[in-house]
Amino acid sequence: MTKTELIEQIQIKRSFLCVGLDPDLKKIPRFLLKSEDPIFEFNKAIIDATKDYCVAYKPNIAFYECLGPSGWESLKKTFDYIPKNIFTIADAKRGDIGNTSKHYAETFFSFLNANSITVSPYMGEDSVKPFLEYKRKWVILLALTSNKGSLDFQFIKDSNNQELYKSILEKSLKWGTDENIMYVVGATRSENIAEVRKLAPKNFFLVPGLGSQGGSLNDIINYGWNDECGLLINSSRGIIYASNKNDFAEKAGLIAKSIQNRMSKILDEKNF
Ligand code: OMP
Repeated sequence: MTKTELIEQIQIKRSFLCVGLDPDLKKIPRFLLKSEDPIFEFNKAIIDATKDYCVAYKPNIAFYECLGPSGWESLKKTFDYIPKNIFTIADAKRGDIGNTSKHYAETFFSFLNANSITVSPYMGEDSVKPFLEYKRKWVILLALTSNKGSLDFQFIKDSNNQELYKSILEKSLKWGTDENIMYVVGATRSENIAEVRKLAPKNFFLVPGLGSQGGSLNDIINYGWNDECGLLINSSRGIIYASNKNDFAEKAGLIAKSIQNRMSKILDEKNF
């Protein structure tokens, strides 16, 4: 999917919501455990209930890989089931020496046919390049993460008094364009989103941390909005576990709808 196509979907659906598909056998409704593929049945119901309110889905690979071969089967079925007008993010946080990254890229872009993958920038340019060689596909580089541990390294200052996350941004912006690189910027670091926006004025940001981790929609907009919207805001647990009873999909749909409602008002206010 191209940037123009993604923006078109945001304008049509009046939403920039990304629904995180992080299914956990211990949390999904018990009645689903009787089905042949509980993870896929859960995702299918969540997708059916939320697809009109979001422009992206982000399955986090950890929740599938931990189940072995059957988890990969559920993951593949989930990617195949997501409507083609919805942007897909394989949240895999990969990145390795070039020859290995090439194989990661093949897995996520060819086998799963994901539109994008989250990548760790730690190993540098040659670890990211193989992902950027695919047309109409995206790399979503970790810039500033939402967790407490982000303070361990991401804010370390170099000899020019610049934080590591800023150096990562400055350097990696040259590896691709705003048509194939997005950045992960955690919702919990709202005041720093503005810093990232200054350095990357045109790139889309994937912003996780809304809902369960306490991020605020208004803050994200205030600090991260650009004139193309430039934001995909993710919520996983806050939507998919709105209920663990028979009405789980309906409740997930209601939460997604209420976030979409707020986003639609913001898009109207911004004349977007
Ligand atoms: P919830 O907290 O349940 O909404 O889930 C957040 C999702 O975003 C999980 O899949 C996380 O692994 C992911 N995530 C973060 O929470 N923080 C980050 O800094 C980066 C990610 C990510 O790359 O998506």
